[in-house]
Amino acid sequence: MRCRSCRAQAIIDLRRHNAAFCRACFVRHCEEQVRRALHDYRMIPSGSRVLIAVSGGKDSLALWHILRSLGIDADGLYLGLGIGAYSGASAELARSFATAHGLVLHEIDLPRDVGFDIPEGSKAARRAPCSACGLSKRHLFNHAAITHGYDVVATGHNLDDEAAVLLGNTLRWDDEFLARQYPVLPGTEGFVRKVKPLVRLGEREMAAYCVVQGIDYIVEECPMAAGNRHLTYKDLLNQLEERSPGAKAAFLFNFLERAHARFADAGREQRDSLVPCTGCGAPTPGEVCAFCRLRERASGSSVPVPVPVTPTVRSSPSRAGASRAGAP
Ligand code: Q46
Ligand code: ZN
Repeated sequence: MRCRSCRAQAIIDLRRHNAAFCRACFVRHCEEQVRRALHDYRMIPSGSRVLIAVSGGKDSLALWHILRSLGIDADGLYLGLGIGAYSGASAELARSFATAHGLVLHEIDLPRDVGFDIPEGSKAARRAPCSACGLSKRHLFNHAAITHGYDVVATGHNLDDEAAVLLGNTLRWDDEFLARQYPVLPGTEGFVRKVKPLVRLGEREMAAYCVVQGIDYIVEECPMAAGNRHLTYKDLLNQLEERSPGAKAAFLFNFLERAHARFADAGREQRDSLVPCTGCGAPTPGEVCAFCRLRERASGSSVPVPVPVTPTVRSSPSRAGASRAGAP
């Protein structure tokens, strides 16, 4: 198997691209896919302060690494979910990566700073763990970015994640979710801009990127993942991809290019109806936002406390918190 670009010995075969790559050309391929996503969707305006949602997994660490290679400075935020040894190990990997590369990593610890953890809190609130977890992540990353002056939150959602979410949204024909399913969501009142620069890269490519770049990431599956519907959708799409390479990318990108705009009205209507939450001030369709309701049930406290964001790893006092993106 020879590299498509330089004919050296290939290390990975990407059936979707009908191509194999050697180590150096594969790294360039990953960087090029991210560069294209940043450019095509105008993800990061020049001069933006970027915050990466870092989980200690392959996607977020690879994203941080690739953005640096492309000359884009970004700080990280790790959210401790209180999921036993899994959270402890993920936090260590996120911290080690930040230390090794001289990067700024902020931390919020859900049990310490917000008063509940995902396993117990989701039970108390009678929500599925992944639903409580996703809601907490969305709320706290947005809150931290706004509080600390970041312009953009970048997440490590990859092509497989996005295709699985799209499958779920189309099975339910959920207008509002389909309207929000896009690699860039512009910032609006109370919401920071959100981008997904890995949208053109699959799960296998991200794992391979980490291996070839020597990035240590948490390999174990989250113990709360059992029963997560997205894993079923991923599985189904993988079976389809096996028989028809490129099916996953075609499904997602044809939606983004040809169908997404049809759902724009549903997204606008939903945004226009939002009012500030009486607990925390975040935009919400009701009186109290879903996160404040979750926190009240999960922690038993109805008093909203300001959530601290702790910078745990700093490259240098002068650079920390001051990184700004150049033009991609
Ligand atoms: S961390 Fe959270 Fe995932 Fe664990 S509880 Fe579910 S959503 S599976 S990405
Ligand atoms: Zn609220």
